Amino acid sequence: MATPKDVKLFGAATSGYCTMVHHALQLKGVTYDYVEVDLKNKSEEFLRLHPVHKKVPILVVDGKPIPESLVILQYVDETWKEHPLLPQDPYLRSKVRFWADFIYQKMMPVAYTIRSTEGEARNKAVEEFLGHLKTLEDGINKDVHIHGPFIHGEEPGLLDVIIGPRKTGFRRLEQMLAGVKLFDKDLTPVLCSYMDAYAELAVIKDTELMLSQYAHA
Ligand SMILES: N[C@@H](CCC(=O)N[C@@H](CS)C(=O)NCC(=O)O)C(=O)O
Repeated sequence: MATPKDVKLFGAATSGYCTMVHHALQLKGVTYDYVEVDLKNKSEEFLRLHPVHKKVPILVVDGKPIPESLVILQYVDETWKEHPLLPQDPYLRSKVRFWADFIYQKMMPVAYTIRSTEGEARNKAVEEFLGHLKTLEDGINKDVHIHGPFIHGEEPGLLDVIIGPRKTGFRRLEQMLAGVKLFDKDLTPVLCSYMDAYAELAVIKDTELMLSQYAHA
């Protein structure tokens, strides 16, 4: 397959789903253009690219649109071979995909419930989320982590790209939840140490810089 020539990311500066795609592209050293989408007033061009869910991120490679962040991350890994995000071993790959799916299916909806509810419903969602965090910490330590500062070891991989950037989001949620800690070194010491290692990567600052011109970011 020829190396793609024209790569465009349609995203929103406030979207954590888009952040992961920025990071994956930058870790791979891919040069891409960025198009900020106004989610309150979606353009015809954007709606033509993704008529099904009408959501960012969408990666457009040589004119071909690819929607859904997790699908995009895997497409990026299969297309640009440098800095692999998934392990070579098929069994280990299955484990990484399992925990990525756990985050998307189990954790992201609960994080949304925390943000969008109050009172008892929110307290219940926080309890559930903390339980999932512990399950995730135990699971990735047993199934994936070998040695090194990142979940994938010496270099950040798919799970790092998904979990690493959450530190900022956790801090924001904590401000809404007076007194509750989500980034908690007592509850999930190893997850916190992965996120701390990820926070040192240049992709964090480079993405922030790229998005800083969008005032609402
Ligand atoms: N499952 C999707 C979720 C993407 C998503 O929820 N994107 C939000 C921004 S964070 C969006 O585009 N919302 C616009 C809308 O729902 O109209 C993915 O992983 O890409």
